[in-house]
This record gives sequence, structure tokens and C-alpha cells, in this order.
Amino acid sequence: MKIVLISVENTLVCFGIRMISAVLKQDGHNVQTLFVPREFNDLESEKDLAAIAEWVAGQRPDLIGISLMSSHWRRVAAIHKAVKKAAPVPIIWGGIHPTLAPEECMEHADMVCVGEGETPMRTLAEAMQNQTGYDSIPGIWVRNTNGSIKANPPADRMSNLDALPYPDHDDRSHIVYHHHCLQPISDPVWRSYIPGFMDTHYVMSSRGCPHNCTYCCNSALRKVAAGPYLRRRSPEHFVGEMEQIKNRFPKLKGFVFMDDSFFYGDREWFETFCRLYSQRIGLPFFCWANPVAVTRERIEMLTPAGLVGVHVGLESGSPRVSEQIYNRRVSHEQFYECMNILHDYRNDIVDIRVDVITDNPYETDDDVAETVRVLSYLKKPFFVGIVSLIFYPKTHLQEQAIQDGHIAGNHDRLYEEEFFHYRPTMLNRLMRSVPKTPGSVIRYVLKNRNNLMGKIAFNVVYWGYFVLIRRTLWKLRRFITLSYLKRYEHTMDPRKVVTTRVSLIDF
Ligand code: B12
Ligand code: SF4
Repeated sequence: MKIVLISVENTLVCFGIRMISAVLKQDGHNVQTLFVPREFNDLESEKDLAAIAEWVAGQRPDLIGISLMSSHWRRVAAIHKAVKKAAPVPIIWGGIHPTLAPEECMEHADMVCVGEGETPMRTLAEAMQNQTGYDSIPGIWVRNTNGSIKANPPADRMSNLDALPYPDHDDRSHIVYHHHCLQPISDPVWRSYIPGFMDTHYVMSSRGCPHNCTYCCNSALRKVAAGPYLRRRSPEHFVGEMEQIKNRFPKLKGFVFMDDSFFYGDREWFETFCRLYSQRIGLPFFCWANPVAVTRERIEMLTPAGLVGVHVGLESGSPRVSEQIYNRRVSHEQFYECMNILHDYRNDIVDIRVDVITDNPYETDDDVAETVRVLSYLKKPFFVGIVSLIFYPKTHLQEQAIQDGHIAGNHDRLYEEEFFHYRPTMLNRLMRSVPKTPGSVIRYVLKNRNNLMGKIAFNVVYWGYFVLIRRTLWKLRRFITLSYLKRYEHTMDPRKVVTTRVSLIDF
């Protein structure tokens, strides 16, 4: 079978599509993957669509698969239409959005994969190859010839992740639509789509999360299929993948572990992991953690192995919002304890980031002020990542917000906005300023935010120092990075432009 896979995410990380490609190749299929990285809702032009469709049709595929998140919905609908016209073969959509909103995806797609795709996609390709009919495959919704939709039951989640191959990183079968032209994935192209500042590579050791926060897709995903939810690969399997990546990218400077909560698991797993990682990889790594999982014991084990960055979620400093709205059981004490531990290892952990959710209609100004106040007591340095609340499909919070009349449904904001664009309110801006401003000044502004003195202090902090000076420094840093990257330009890009994603977290 000849299969073409398409990813539209704005990076080349794309674990989902790489996993699907890896299992299909393992079964002997000929798989080509096209990456169309672009910002969220930035629709492809007619010319782009024509070029993409022409390439896909030129591959003469028997089956096409597209991977998408919710914010890609509009783009994928347009790409689907153009591709279908040029290559009229079955097209299946998969990924987090089709998993959580299959009905909506079936408005366009011929088939939708609900949940983990490895087994359903293998079964589908085999059935198509053997012409045995494919309308009853668990995990796949199909449109019948009479136009009706058959929603097959979900496939069970896989329990043993070690049974899976590594994500497909064979660039010989990968192509990227970069700067309006199709190009092989060279090192400079890779660099253009690294979602961070340095040359890091993203990997995941686990699937699922032990928590159940109401705004997060985990609250919806765990209900989609049967089988164990939180699963982890063995340290051998995980480190083996990184070893392969390290060989592929000799100039690699580190790894980012994208596990929903990397710190979970037993001591034995971490001991083996640290030993193998130190012996075979030895590069710095970053990870994400729920504050309650960060213990001194884990940090003591992980820092000698290379832990240099930890991202933790505060989400809201208001206990009411945290517990009753977000279902997060992280007390102020637990959060401060986590931050103190990280701070004690400051010599090793150079990147501490705290994520906060804002623009929540369930939050009052006092709740947001409480978040700013909690942040203002943290020891510096640290970064704050502020995200604007988006109600993702089928999450507990989306269902609640529809019921309470805050939103009408998926089409309300989900497809238009992305979550880094928080509203420019005084409290959000003050939150942004916390890492670079003395805590006492922040608390003074908070206390006086409704009177003239507070407003003056805020304007000095935000516009004077934070915006002018920080922006200048950031521009300088970006200029230096671009000059560095320019060295590689001549190798690939005909337009002699290399876009770079410089991290905005410290701006
Ligand atoms: C790693 C990760 C990233 C990485 C890599 C993304 C990737 N696609 O690999 C990076 C950092 C790039 C990233 C970016 C973003 N992310 Co993210 N990310 C995740 C995370 C933590 C894990 C996803 C993952 O790779 N899982 C492992 C793989 C193997 O699973 P999978 O992708 O679901 O794929 C499986 C199935 O879905 C299916 N499948 C997938 N594709 C296809 C295709 C076909 C044809 C078939 C048949 C099946 C299939 O089979 C796969 C294997 O089983 C999830 C949280 C989570 N628990 O899912 C959030 C998550 C997916 N991210 C999310 C968001 C919002 C984003 C951003 C929009 C955030 C932002 N504002 O920047 C950006 C999007 C970038 C962009 N603009 O395009 C949301 C998505 C919500 C939604 N409904 O869309 C999630 C769910 C987190 C959350 N808030 O709950 N993310
Ligand atoms: S801890 Fe993080 S990944 Fe886990 S459910 Fe909560 S928000 Fe989602």
C-alpha cells in the first residue's frame, strides 16, 4: 500500500504522525510524510493548496492520513478539500481533535480515527490491501456509501508501549512545505521548527497523566477508550530512542521530555533511567511536572543525569479556582515547597518555568490578583508562561462552560484563537512582569491597583522597564541567533531565509 501522511502542526515534532508512519512501515507499507508547518489559523493560500495537492497526487497514494489538533481544524478542512480533488482516494483524519470531536471531523473526512491510531491504522491498511472491507474496524468511524456514518467502538489503549517502534525519523521519506516550497528536511529546516531556543529534540516516555484537571484534554481522553491510561516505556526503550536521535543529529544540545508529568513513576524506573541516560546520552534535558510530584529525592537523582529545566503548573493562585474550577489539588504550601526544592538546585536547574492560565470567565479580578500575589513571593529567577484559557472539546470545563452559557460550543473561540494570546489587561501584564520585578513592588501595585499611585507604579514597571528594556534585549538576542543561523542558509533554502523560533518565555 502507498500511504501519504500529512501533519499541519507548526513544528516538526509531530509524535502522532511519526508513530503512525513507523508502524505502517514496519508492516511493509510505502509511507511518505508531508509536514506543512504553519501558525495555527493561518490558512494556506490557493497557490499553497495547489502545490500540496499536486505533490500528494503525484505520490499516487491508496490512502491518505491527516493529523490535527483543534486549532488546525480550518486549515485541515481546506487542505482536505484540495487534496481530495487532486487524489480522490480515502482520507482518514486522526489526532487529538478527531479523537475528541469525531462528529465534526466527519463533516469533511471519509474516516476518522478515534483514540490511539497505531492498531486501527494497521488494521485499516491491511484490510484495504487485502480488499476485505474496512467498515467495522474498532477505533475508526467511516462514512458508508449511502452517506450515513458508522461509529465503530474505540480500540483498547495499548498497554505495552515498548512493543511499538520508535517514532519515524527517516527523513528520506519526509518532505516539508517550507516557505512556500517543498523541500527535504535538512538541518537548517529542522532548526527553523524547533519550538525553543537551542537545538533540542522532543521525546516522550509516557502516555497519559495521573491527574484529571478539568481544562485539560486528559480529562476527556481517559474516557475515550478502555485499557490502562497512564503508561510508560521502559528506560531502555526510551533511552534507545534518544540514542538513535543523537546519532541522527550530532550537534544536538539537549532533549525536552514532553511527558504530561515526567516525575511520576517508581524509584526503580528513575534509577535505571538516570544510569542509562548518563552513560549513553549525557545531554541536558528539560521536563514538565505537576508541583505535587516534585520531590527532593527525584531532583537529587535527576540533576546529575542532566536535568536543567522544569516547567510546573500553578494555573491559578486562587484556591477556589484551583480546586473547584480546575480540579487541581495543589495547595499553596505544596506549590511553594516544589519551587523551593527547584530553587535549591539552582546551580543545575537553570530554567524554571511556572505556567498560569488566565482569561477565565469563572475567575474574578481578585482571583487573578491572588495568582499574581502567589507568584510575587517566589524566589527569582524563574519564568512565567501565561496562557489564555481555551475550552477544548469534550473537556470537563468545556461541558461546564456550555452549560453555564459562557460559550456556545466548539466554534466559539476554539478555532480562531490560540492560547498564547492572552488579553492585555493590567493584571495579566502585571503577571508577566513578576519575574523581573521585586515582589514588594508587585504587591504594592496589586494593593493600589484601583488608585492613581498604583496605576503610575504599574505603568513604570510594565512600560518602562519590562517592555522597553526587555524588548530591546530580546531583539538583540534574536539578532544574534539569526546571524548564527544565517551560516546555514546557503545549504537549502532558495529564498535565503531561515525563520527561527526564539523562545519568548523570558520576554
Ligand atoms: C507533545 C505535545 C506537543 C508537542 C508536539 C505535538 C505533537 N503533535 O507531537 C508540541 C510542543 C509541538 C505541542 C504544541 C502544541 N500543543 Co501540544 N501537546 C503535546 C502533548 C503533551 C502530547 C501529545 C503527543 O504527542 N502524544 C503522543 C502521541 C503519540 O499521541 P497523539 O499525538 O495523540 O497521536 C496518537 C493519536 O492521536 C493518533 N493519531 C495522531 N495523528 C494521527 C493521524 C492519523 C492519520 C491517524 C489514523 C491517527 C493519528 O495516533 C497517535 C498514536 O497513537 C499533548 C497532551 C496529551 N496528553 O495529548 C498536548 C496537546 C496535544 N497540545 C495541545 C495544544 C493546545 C498545543 C498547542 C496548540 C499549544 C500552543 N498554543 O502552542 C501547540 C500546537 C502547535 C501548532 N500550532 O501547531 C492540546 C491540544 C488540544 C486540542 N484539542 O487541540 C493538548 C491535548 C494539551 C492540552 N491542552 O490538553 N504539543
Ligand atoms: S497535570 Fe497537567 S497534563 Fe495532567 S491532567 Fe493536569 S493539566 Fe493535564
